[in-house]
Amino acid sequence: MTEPKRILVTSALPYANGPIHLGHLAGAYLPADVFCRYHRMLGSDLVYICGSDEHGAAIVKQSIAEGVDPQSIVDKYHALAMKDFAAFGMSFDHYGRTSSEAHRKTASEFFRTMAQKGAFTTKTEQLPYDPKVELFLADRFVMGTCPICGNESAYGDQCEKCGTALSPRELIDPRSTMSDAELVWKETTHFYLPMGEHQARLEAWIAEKTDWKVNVLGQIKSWFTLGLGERAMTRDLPWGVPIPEDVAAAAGVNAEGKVLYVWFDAPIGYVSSTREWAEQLGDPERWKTYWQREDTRLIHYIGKDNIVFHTLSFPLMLMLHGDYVLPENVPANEFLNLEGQKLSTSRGWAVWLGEALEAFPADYLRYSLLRTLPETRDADFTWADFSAHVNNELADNFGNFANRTIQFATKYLGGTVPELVDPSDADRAALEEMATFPARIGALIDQHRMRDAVQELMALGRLGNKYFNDGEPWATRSKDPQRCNNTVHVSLQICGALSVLAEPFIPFTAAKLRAILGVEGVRPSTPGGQGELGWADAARPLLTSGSALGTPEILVSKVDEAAIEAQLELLRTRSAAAAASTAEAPYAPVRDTITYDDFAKLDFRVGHVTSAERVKKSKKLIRCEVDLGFETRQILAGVAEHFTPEDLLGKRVIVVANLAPRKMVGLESQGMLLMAEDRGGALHMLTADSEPGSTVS
Ligand code: B3M
Ligand code: ZN
Repeated sequence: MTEPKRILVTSALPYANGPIHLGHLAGAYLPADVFCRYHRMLGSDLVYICGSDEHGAAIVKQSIAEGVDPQSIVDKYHALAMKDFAAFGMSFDHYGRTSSEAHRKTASEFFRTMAQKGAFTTKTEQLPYDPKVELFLADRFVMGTCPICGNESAYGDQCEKCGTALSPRELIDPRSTMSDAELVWKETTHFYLPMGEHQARLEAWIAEKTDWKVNVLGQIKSWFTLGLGERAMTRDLPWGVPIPEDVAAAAGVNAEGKVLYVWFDAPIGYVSSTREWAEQLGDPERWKTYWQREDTRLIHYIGKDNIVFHTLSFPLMLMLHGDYVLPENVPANEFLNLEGQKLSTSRGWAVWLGEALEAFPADYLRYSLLRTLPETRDADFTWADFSAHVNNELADNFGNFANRTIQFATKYLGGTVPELVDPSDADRAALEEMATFPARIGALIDQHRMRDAVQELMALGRLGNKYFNDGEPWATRSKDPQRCNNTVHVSLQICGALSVLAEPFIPFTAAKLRAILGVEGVRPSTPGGQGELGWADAARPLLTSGSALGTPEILVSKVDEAAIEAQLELLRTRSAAAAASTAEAPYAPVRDTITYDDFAKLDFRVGHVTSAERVKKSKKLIRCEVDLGFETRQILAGVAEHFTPEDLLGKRVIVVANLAPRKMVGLESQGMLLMAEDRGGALHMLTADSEPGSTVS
């Protein structure tokens, strides 16, 4: 266990344009909550900050699509997020929002200071513009034909099909996704952060982070390899933090219609949310104690798609601004899949937190998600696993041990804690083993290994169950009453330890158990409040002999198959509805007519995928070895957001075998796997039951 210190924890600010879902929780929120609750019980001076990310082109696009103003969209989802997070037991000290005046002020001041220190350059360029909606188009909102693979639905930042990183200029026939207007190119000037100029400084800083997660360091190093380049820090959008006019004027830039880039202003949302927290505390300067003292431990909890912003661009902003602490760690989690598929809100393949809480207690979801966290690689949440986690572990281990112990004491020993007299070796051994758990669990939490930490909690439950069974109090009750009393006494002490150590993981159940046992005065794991019993005190017996026990109750009721089936049915109907809604979506246009001779040039073969692995430098690519019978090819497939390597391994796929090789992220792709793409954008593998090398025509 670490010594209590001043700790500032943040969780990624969720975009306020949709409900919170299980994937959010498994990435940036639940692990952070466990860490914060544990440290509050340790007595650390900890502040846990989050809030809604309310800017960005996606929210503007949604507001146009829904015909409402952005503020009403973010108001709705900001309130929903706060409600759902509270019901899930998230223990934020403050949950702010980036459309607040306090944030606009903080972000503007931050931008001004950086500008005054010469951190930015400016660049005038021709950017894609939609004259109908009168908006410059973010790369993502330009679509066209991929110059590499011919995919007509390639985005302006990347081709989903072959994974090639693109810019709108590279697309063939680029078009707006905001309207059917002809896209035009219009001149505009923006502020840029020349990150490449500071790459050496960032590399030196990252080199010190030897304890960061491998998956995080891997991504960072690939960006260093590619070169950091420059990033635009302002955008032409009608929604966001306006560029300070004095800064624009000093740079000779027309500020009209220009806002701070969402990934510039959002991380500053951590600072503005902390300032709001201090204001509400009645100590407006207190935020500086956390952000501007270098002995603060700053930890950002995020999902892996936010790594570059939290480990490179935001730290660089803090460095160039000056006076700010830099992150001690950024323990990013990988992605959570759902029932074997990528979680997708647009395809209706998601479990919304609010709905799940209507069906199950928060602690059941917390426990099962903790057991499934994607801490080192993508993980898969299934309702079958959820049922097993709750029924076979939370109920049969944790709940059952507490219940049978308390029931026995209530039924046979007067409902009080029996005296421990002349403890046996087994009694002493059990208490000594119990004493090791606060440090064992605490060490894992401090290593951001919450999956292992919650397993250690269950190990304490198993210790209790085994000790109770071996003690056979139902048998010794008549023939050796003191021995029976000793067994129940020690078992109750283990229940007491569980009631404290379970708090960061399943706080609602832990509180119930403490109430029945009469364990009082435990230091709260939520903000505020006092308590003299801390985390480490769970190493010693907390129950006093003779003290009365409360009325026993079932702490964990098993989930039934009907409730699980109802969730699966909900998924099926919702994804079918989403598919149907895309069914109204237009079919991809038929390409220009070709001659038979053109077609005859293509050589399609059956290939056997003999190996498949993610490409570290890319979110989209999977590197495959494909046996074509007459030779083996390396092929890079841009399908990582639709399939896992395991999905591809062993399949007999269809390959374009005479496509000229090309380089992607430094690797050579010697062909292309054929996939079917439906109107919802989902990919489906094309396979053939034929020997590798078979020709396909
Ligand atoms: N709003 C969440 C995301 O990319 C993004 C995080 C901001 S944290 C400063 O899903
Ligand atoms: Zn492509």
